[in-house]
Amino acid sequence: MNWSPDTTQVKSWNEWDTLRHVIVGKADDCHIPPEEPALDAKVPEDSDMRGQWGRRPQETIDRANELLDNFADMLRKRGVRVDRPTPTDFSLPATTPDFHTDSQFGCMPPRDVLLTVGHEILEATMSYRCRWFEYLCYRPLMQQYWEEDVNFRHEAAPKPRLTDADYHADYLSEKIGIEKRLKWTAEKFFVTTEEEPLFDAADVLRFGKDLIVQHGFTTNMKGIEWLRRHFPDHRVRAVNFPGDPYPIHIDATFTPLRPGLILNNPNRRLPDEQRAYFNKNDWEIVDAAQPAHNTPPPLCYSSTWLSMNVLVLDPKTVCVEASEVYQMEQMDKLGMEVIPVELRDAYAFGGGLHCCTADVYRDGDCEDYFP
Ligand code: ABU
Repeated sequence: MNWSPDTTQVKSWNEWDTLRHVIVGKADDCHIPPEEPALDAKVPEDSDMRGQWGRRPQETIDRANELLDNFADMLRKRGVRVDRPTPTDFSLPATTPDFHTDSQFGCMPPRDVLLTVGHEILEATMSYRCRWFEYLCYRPLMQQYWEEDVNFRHEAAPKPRLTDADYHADYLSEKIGIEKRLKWTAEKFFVTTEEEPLFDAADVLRFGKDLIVQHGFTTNMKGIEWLRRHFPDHRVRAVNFPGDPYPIHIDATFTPLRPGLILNNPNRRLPDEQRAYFNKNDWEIVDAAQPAHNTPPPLCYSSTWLSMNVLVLDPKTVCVEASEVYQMEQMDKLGMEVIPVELRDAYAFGGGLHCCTADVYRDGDCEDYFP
């Protein structure tokens, strides 16, 4: 099937083939949600976000939207079709028979919710209560794709119950300390239990026939097993990164740039026994450059390693946040054409350039990179 900008076609098998159609998130009405188990486990202990919740200040929403709109316009100018979600009212509580939380989150990071594998877009279970209904923001687009592309498979993973049984109470204490957190993550003792399958889409990286999935706070082993059964023609491999005291989402930790080349966060090294799978198939794993900033921006959940949260447009071209001078320099040395994109003032809304996008169409087919 050849790509055309006018009719929707859904297809994307990896993180690097030429990008033709993408969803870019929006910052509208984004809230800092009230305390809840999985979210609290991720907020760093020294963060300015501890104990705060409510609608984000309007001027920060406007600024984030300005940056996201500019990014979308830049992609359109390069010939990429860009769609945007439809925000819902995030001030509304999320209530099910099993839980209640007083407000929701937002729809800036579609990458967390939507996993595109070939002709399928799969809605993740999610693992935060405040993000349980976030898939609704993408339903107008999913409906449109379904009407326009007879090959499109719209799938939704089973919605989890997210009762207290889904979370380890040990993580609910105010002060755990980095040392204990690192011990726990090395032991693969995360905030989420194995009560039921849980995964966020941003814990999954697509390498053609292989899906590489981070086991951490937002994705449990049952979630990985669910993905394995759901994609029987793929090899689904669990990885973990013991150096990360707050392990959510793989895309500020492990970043494939093109066939044979991956950046790995030097503070979150892939363990040797897991690294062997890549090395024996001729993949080079290089340490990512240091972030340009010592701290994240105000009211931000993510770490400074959003520096390596980049969007690859094709195997020779990559979008990097414009203030990340060391990461841009490294990309240049690795032979990539770098497009600087200003996004730092939107980080607080859910992440960087990879987080704020979700693939709809990339060229290329399902290859086996680990024969
Ligand atoms: N959503 C990616 C965040 C990862 C990090 O905080 O490093």
